Amino acid sequence: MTVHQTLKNAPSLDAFWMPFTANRQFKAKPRLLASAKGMYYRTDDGREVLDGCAGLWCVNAGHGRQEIAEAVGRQVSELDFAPTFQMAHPLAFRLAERLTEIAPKGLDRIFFTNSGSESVDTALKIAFAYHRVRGEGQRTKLIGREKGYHGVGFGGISVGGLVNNRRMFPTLQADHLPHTLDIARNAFSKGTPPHGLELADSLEGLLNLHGPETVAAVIVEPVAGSAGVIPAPEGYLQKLRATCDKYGVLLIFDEVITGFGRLGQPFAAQYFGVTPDLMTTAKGITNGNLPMGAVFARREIHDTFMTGPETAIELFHGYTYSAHPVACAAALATLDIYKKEALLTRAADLAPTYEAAVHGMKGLPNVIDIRNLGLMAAVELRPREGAPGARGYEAMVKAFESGLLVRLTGDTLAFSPPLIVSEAEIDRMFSMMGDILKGVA
Ligand code: PXG
Repeated sequence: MTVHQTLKNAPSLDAFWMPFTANRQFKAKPRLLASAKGMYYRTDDGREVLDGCAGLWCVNAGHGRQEIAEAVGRQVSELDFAPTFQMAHPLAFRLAERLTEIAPKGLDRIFFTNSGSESVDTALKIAFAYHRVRGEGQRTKLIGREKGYHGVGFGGISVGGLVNNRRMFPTLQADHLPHTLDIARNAFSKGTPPHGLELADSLEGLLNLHGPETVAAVIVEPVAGSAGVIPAPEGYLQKLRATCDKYGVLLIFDEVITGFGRLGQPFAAQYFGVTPDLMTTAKGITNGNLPMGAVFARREIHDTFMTGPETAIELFHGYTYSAHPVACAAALATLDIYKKEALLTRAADLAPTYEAAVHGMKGLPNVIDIRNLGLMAAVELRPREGAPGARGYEAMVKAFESGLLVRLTGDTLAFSPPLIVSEAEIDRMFSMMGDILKGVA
């Protein structure tokens, strides 16, 4: 009997087919979150859990923000839904305009989606269509990167580079840059790793292999998130930018995780000083409170579509819920909080404390690497002989049981707290984690 099953009126766990979860393992011993406020979740049995990963890298302003709750409530009463196909509502335009105020310079045309996966597929479709409109319809190939995660749409898994996400499914024509995780040379380096710039040279090789005139776009996460926090090496993104420019290939940054302040600038593009042609976002846009995503496009890309007859639909793409009014209201309230509390740059102030705290776990049992940038960090554990993932899973479960929520991929623990985190909470997170690791054989 689990705690959950002893609760009165507890629903059966059978019907919900859980995403990216070992369903049977979970349902045998569920972990249920019942409420949340600020930096903390509360479990169904009343325990407080420090949120070490902003939900799923999305609750950047912390939980239970009254301003967002009120904006959402008001919006449902005032205008619950309005179509944005050949019709619209004012909040859609207001939000797009507000987003351009924090966007990397030049990326000031916004296409709304409802998730990171939809943002990625939208950006890839814009890239294909852009080339086609310009008379380069032969650009039908894509380049992603090993270990990349770009959501679960068919476009996203095609450019993605995580083996398990691809192997069951047919994909589009895509090739992959080598990943930049190099524990042998970069272990325990702080911030952007010193080695790996030469890996960006493989882009030229891949383009030549396929014929550069056949490639539509290159997509990378500036810091790979799901694969376990792998920051781009020093100078790497600049090099990708230069190569894309040389061959007329679009560069897409997937900022679903790095967007909205995670690195101490509104977007990683600004942090690294490299401007992509398209940028995909989601998660933090509404503080994770409602599903929403947005693709930021360079104005010239947008304008290229605005050349045919004025009565013609320029891009045959969009979702029923593109710029959903309630999501727009949530996003506007979120942007107000980010501005008022200067949260989009707060990670820059906290980064040194965060870096020191996470690297304080160096030397603990089985810790083979620690990586960090902004308010992202990962601790990589040596896999158990013949049981990859088991040590990480045990550490994650023990953390949860002792009151700390962390993310796990394989044997890598990832940390990305809400941007409201205090220095004391940062210390608490990593001292708790350190104590747990001492007890995981
Ligand atoms: N791109 C990136 C870079 C992401 O991190 C997506 C696209 C897809 O977003 P949606 O909203 O469709 O899930 C993501 C999502 C984790 C984890 O901790 C990461 C994500 C989602 C779930 C878990 O590894 N990122």
